Amino acid sequence: MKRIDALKAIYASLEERIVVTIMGAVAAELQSLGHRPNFFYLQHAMGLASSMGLGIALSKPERQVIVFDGDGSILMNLGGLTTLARYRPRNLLHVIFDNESLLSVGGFPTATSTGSDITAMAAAAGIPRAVTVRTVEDFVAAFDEAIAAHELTTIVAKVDAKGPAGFVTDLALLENRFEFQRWLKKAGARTTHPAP
Ligand SMILES: Cc1ncc(C[n+]2csc(CCOP(=O)(O)OP(=O)(O)O)c2C)c(N)n1
Repeated sequence: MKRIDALKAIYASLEERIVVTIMGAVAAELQSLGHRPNFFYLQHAMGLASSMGLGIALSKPERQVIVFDGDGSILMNLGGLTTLARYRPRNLLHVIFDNESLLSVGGFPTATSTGSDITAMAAAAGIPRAVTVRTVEDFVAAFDEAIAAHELTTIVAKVDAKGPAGFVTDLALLENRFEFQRWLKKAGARTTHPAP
């Protein structure tokens, strides 16, 4: 599966949801499909997209939060899985695109290329729903099921170690930060995914 195809397949459903991504290839690919003010691309702070997503999910329980992470990034913040599991926000969907590589900095292999299983680690950390998918069809099904289940979910999507030619876009970090903050403030009043 190509990550861009997985992103394309669920892009339409991101419209009213809060989206946080890691930097590099994932951010560039999502932006290539069309930037929205509810998308935040966490630059530099490698590993912390899921932690940022956790904070937002806890402070906006009425909104679905989606984090697009990478294997290299989550491997730098495995303790974050235990914190996610401890707080268990029902409105957080954690997607980890596992290309077994640090693609954005040259493609060095990560530990998932030698057998480390992030889905098993997420489940062992206490994440209530954790699945691995290998096709776009399975990814879309897992994505929709996670949102319908309204339960903290980790989806590990095994993808090819391929991405865009360049990872730098013309959207500056500060511009994205202020735009996203304004959107979050406005979004506070709306309720599209009420807690049960
Ligand atoms: C603390 C820190 N270390 C290293 C980097 C450099 N860096 C930026 S992206 C990246 C690779 C991310 O790998 P992964 O999460 O697997 O995503 P991929 O690039 O494969 O899509 C690295 C090492 C950084 N930004 N911050």
